[in-house]
Amino acid sequence: MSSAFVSSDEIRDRFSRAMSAMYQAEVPQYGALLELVETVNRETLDAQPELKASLEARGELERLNVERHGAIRVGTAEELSTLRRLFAVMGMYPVGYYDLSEAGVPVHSTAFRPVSDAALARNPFRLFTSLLRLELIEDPSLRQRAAEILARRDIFTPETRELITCFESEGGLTSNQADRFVAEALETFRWHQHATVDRATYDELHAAHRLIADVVCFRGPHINHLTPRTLDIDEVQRRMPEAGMSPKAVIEGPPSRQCPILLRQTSFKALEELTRFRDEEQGRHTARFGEIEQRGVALTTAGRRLYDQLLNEARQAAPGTDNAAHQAHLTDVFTAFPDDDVCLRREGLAFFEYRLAEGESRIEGKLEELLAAGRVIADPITYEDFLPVSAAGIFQSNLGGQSSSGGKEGRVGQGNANREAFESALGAEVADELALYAERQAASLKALGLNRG
Ligand code: OOG
Ligand code: NI
Repeated sequence: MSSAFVSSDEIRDRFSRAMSAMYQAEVPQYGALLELVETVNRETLDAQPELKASLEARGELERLNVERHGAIRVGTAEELSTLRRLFAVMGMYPVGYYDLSEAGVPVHSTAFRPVSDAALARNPFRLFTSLLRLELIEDPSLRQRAAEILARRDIFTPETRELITCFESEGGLTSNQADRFVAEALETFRWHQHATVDRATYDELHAAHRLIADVVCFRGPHINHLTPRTLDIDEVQRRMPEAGMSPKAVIEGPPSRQCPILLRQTSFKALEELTRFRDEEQGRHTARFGEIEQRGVALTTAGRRLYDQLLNEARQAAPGTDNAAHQAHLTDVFTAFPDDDVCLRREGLAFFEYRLAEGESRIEGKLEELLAAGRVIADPITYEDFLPVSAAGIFQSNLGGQSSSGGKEGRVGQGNANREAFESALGAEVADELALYAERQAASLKALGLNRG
């Protein structure tokens, strides 16, 4: 009786709200951050009616208040592949492969997220999920110990496992089952004050890389941040200190622009938290933080190439850790990136979705002419994914404040990207994010009976 099932979108919506409530209770500063973001978003919408109209037309105004992403880190293939099944219950699928090892972070990652337009519009909740690369621990006996510790834990409650299997065999969950699933699944992401190891083991793993200690020494992959979407990240960053948060030095990603591209991110620093080791009650661990993001248009392969090239160029001559100087320098370098929608579209740098203007029903003719006549409208497609260089910056700023250029963590090697190994651990391929945007663009043209050009 499939009619008795609630949709995966509904389960995801319930889960993301429950996760947010849990994180607010665990990390009160996150609640303060949500309030700050809401205030700045309201002020921005009041000051920029065109932005408001455009978000409204694209169905993004409604999702703004529920929109957030989170991040977790796991240690084994079994954990990762079970997470894949768990997220599928909520209509979240692995998209993109991110190699962070190049930046000295011994993980590779994907983002579990909804993919269809309707699902994204309902609630675009995403989880950036990293798998620890134990093979990058250089000391073989430490590597072995870490693997043994991980093999002893089960990060899922028995009922979570049952409900996943039930979803898979029955094709859905009833509303009651969905509520139980949300409550049980949440247990996986909860913070545990008790470490599973003694102090010496923690210290040794921590010395190899802080991230390894964070993944290996606890009962589960505590959610390490949640990130609301802001419409003005510079303003939120500016106001963070007066709201009692200590922001990361610089905003990651592209500079502020007329037409925002990709993703800009910043965070407040991880908190030191009381941690009880097996043989010591008064330990400390820093893991959890808060982050904000501002999203812009998704870039095509050509646009992304230009972004990567300019970002690299900017990083060659980076002025250091003063955000104002950093942003001015980025703005300077990014003058080479066209900053109006028409250019971005005509030069094939960004993805757009096409719709009929109000009052239009049947159209014929060439796309460019219809656009020029205002009969068809091209809306930028929002970037729904992540950026590896920015992600490395976020990781690093919460691992003790070193720059992303390496630092003192010397006991892990720098591996090469290994997407096949990641997908084999995951038990599935990750979707290609560029293909998803291209499909969305093509589908919108097809719906209008038009082809590109
Ligand atoms: C994930 C850091 C990356 C982002 O938004 O790019 C990230 C982590 O620290 O586990 O969340
Ligand atoms: Ni994040």
